[in-house]
Amino acid sequence: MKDFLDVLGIKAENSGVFAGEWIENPSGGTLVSVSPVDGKEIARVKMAGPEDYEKVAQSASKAFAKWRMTPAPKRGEVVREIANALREYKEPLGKLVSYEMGKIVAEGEGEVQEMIDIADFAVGLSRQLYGKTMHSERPAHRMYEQWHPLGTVGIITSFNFPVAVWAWNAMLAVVAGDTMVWKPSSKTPLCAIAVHNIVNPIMEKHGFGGVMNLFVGRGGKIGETFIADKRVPLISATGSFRMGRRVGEVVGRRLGRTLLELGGNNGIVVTKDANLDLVVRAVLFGAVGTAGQRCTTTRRLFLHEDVFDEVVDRLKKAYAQVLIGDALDRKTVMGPLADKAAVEMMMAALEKVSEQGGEVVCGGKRLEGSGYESGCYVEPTIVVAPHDLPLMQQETFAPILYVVKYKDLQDAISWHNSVDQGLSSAIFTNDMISAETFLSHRGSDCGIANVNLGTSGAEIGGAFGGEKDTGGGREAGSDAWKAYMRRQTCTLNWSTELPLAQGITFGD
Ligand code: UN1
Repeated sequence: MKDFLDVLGIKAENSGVFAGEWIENPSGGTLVSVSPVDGKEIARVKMAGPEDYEKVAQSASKAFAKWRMTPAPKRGEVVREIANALREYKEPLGKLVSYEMGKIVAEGEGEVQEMIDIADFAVGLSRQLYGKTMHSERPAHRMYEQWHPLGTVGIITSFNFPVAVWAWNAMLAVVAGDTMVWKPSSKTPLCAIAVHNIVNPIMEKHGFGGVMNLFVGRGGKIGETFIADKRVPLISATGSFRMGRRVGEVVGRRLGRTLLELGGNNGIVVTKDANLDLVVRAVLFGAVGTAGQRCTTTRRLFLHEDVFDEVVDRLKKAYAQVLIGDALDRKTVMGPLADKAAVEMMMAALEKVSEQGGEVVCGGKRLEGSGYESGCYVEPTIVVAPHDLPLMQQETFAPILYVVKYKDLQDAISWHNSVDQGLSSAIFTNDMISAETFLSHRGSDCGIANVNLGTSGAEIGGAFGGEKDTGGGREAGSDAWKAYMRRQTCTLNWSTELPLAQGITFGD
């Protein structure tokens, strides 16, 4: 029935280590991947032990020497083939994402589309890794900057976007001339193995088998070796604040580079003149989509008092229509959470709502019985909250939406900015002054700020990331590629004199 597993080369037992080739018997123990959709074992993965990690790191270092000599537009041609292969495997890979992680299949396929989009972007980029030229203050001197490959990029990804976020990093790293080592979430190892089964035949065909490497392993042990490894000049990590801080500390100690994309606590502000039809649709997608497990998920909604009752009412009606169940069934709107621990975390948060002065007005329960045997299903939940509800400070990775009433836009913006995270934000308004205020330096303090669209579902063309505890990194589009390269400033003297800068005369 799950024929997409065969198509993607997933066996009952798989190696979780690719070091230019699949390592047959890695020594780090066995991981069982269980689907949150039906609670069944999907397959087993053998994880990396220390000597397997060493092979992976060596494979990436060795391939770098050759890969960086390949001209960037040629590297882009390889990426074009990868984009084509991803188009071919969009449906089965989308289904695997859905089955292993729990998001609905339309979102699983959307994630693969995001991989295709960034690959297409990277193909164009491979001819546009531009440096600047400057006018030198010295006569007959030329000054310019150029961008060189950086080396091996370490990519740590989270379960919630098990394939797209790797592609954001990997496609840019490939055209930048870097090699890479990927450590996927232990909750979604099969997605990573399937991706490698798709991309590596292409890399191998061109003689570049060691450019993209992979190891599945436990963060606490082998992950520590990875982030401390000086052979990896950049660690790009997506996940929790706790994980990101650890990565920042360890990599910072060796003065390596990090690119961190950590938690969000994203809010939407709705003014009294907003188009409420758009608001309801955007909030539904933002708060219920991916069962509230995107880092861009809408977690806080600030409603002007004039529209508060109407919006809450309409949202309650919309929530009641949400079909919760089998993520692979195309009629389903919300699948399960990633595992039972996530359900426990959601329930623990909801238990505190009333003691902190909030009220659950919709949903709030776990789902049991037929179709929900995995124990990972919950109702999407709306909580009416005072603006200073302590729970709202934390990112609970679940479909809980906190709704707050406001009178004055400045209050709404300052409450909106009063959390530690700073990823995505939005305002719904038809008033130009409100929109511009929200986008101004006195407005949203997030890396992403939208008008009349929700907080989630960003396109790859923009730089993606956020401020404060979100980590400050920028991935995907715009000039995010610069993080994956090293800049060199070059000055060339084509005269027969040796003038010094700043007009200094020295020993003349
Ligand atoms: C994430 O949740 O880590 O903007 C990434 C979005 C998606 C990416 C989310 N394009 O919601």
